[in-house]
Amino acid sequence: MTATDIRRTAGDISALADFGIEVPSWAYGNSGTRFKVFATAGVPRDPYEKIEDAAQVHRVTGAAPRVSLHIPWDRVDDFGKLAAYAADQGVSLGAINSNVFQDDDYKLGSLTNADPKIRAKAVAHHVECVDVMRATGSKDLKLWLPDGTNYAGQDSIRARQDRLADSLQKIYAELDDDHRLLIEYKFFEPYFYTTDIPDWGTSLLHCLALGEKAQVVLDTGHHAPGTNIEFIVAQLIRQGRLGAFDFNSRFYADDDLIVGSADPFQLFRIMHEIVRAGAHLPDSRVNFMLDQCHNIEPKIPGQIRSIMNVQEATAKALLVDGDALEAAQQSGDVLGAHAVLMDGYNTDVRPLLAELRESQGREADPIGAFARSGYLERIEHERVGGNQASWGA
Ligand code: PSV
Ligand code: MN
Ligand code: MN
Repeated sequence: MTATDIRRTAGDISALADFGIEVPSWAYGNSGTRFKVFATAGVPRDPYEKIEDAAQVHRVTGAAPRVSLHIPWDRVDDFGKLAAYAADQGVSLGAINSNVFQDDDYKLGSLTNADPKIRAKAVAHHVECVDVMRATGSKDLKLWLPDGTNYAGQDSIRARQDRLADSLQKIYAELDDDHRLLIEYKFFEPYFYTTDIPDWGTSLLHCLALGEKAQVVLDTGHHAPGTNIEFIVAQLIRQGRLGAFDFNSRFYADDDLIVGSADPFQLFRIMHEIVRAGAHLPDSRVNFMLDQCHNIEPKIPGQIRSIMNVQEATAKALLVDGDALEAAQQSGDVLGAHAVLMDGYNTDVRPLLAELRESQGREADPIGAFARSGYLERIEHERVGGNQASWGA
C-alpha cells in the first residue's frame, strides 16, 4: 500500500505538522541508576550545550520546538541570554521544572515539611522558578513533589496535605496571568510508605482548590502496573485539567525508557483519547513533553527516536475512522468498533511521516539525517568533561 492509498482509505495526518513535543534538558547529560552513571563522550558541559543538542532533535524531526529546563541544574547568570541563544538555535525554552529533592533540608519533606522554615525555603525556590519564567518567556512551572514518608505513624497524612495546600497557594499566588502551575503525581519513590501527591486524584484536588491555572501532569511511568492510563487521560480532559504529559516507557516502575518502546499499543491508546478530544491541537494547551534518561543508548538519537515514536502513535490515532468508530459504538457493535480502532493501530504510518518531513524540506529519515550530519563526531571531539544530568551546571 502506498502512502496515497493509506490516506485515501483512512483519515489524514496533516495535524501532525503543528504537533510539537517538548524535550527535557536532562536527557542530554549523563545519567544512570542508583548503581552507576555511565559516562558518554560529548555530553553537554552547560545548559547552552544542552540546548544546542536539543536543537539538533528539532532540526531533523521538525517536531521538538521547545526545551524544558530544570532549576538548579540549568541555572545560569542570565536567563534572557539563554532564551536568546535558544531562539538562535531555532527552539524556545519550555516548562521550568523545580527541584526539591536534592537538599538535605528536605529529608522529611519540602512543601509538606512540619518545619515552617523549610516549607518557606521550598516555596521560595518556586518563586525563583517563576522569576526564571519571566526571564525566559516560559509559561509553565512544573512541580514534581518527591515528599512522602517511609513508616506508618511517621507523620500525619492529613496534616501534610494541609501544609501542602497552604504551600501550593503561596506558589500559585506568584504566577502571572498567563502562567500555569503543572502538578505531577507519582505513586511511590523516593519514599515508600506514603507519597504526598501519589495519584491523579490528589493532584486534581489540589488543582481544583487552587484555580484554573493549576493543571495535572501525567507521567506515563508514575502508575502502578496495570493502571489504565488512557482512562485517566479521558477523565482529566473532561475536567479541562490535563496540563501536560511526561512521556516515557516502563517495564517495572519509573524506568524512564524511550516512549513507545515498551508498550507502543498503550501509547496509541493514549493518543487515541487525545485525538478524539482534539487535545493534540495547539490551542488545547496540553504540553506534550518527554521525561526520559538515556542511560545506555546514545542520547540525541534516543530523543529523536522518542519524538518519532510519539509521532507514529499520533499518526495512527489520526487515521482511526472516527465516523465508523462512532457508528459501531452507537449500535453496540463491540467487535466492529474494536476493529475500526485496530485498523488505525495496524497501519504502517512511516511512509506518511516520511512524506510529511520531505514536504517540510527535511530528510525522510531523522535518525539517518542526524548520523550523516557529523554533529556527534564534532561534539565528541570538542566537549571534554561533560556533566551528569542531575548534577549539571
Ligand atoms: C522523578 O520521578 C522525575 O522523573 C519526575 O518524573 C520529574 O518529572 C523528573 O524527575 C524531573 O524532575
Ligand atoms: Mn516526570
Ligand atoms: Mn519520573
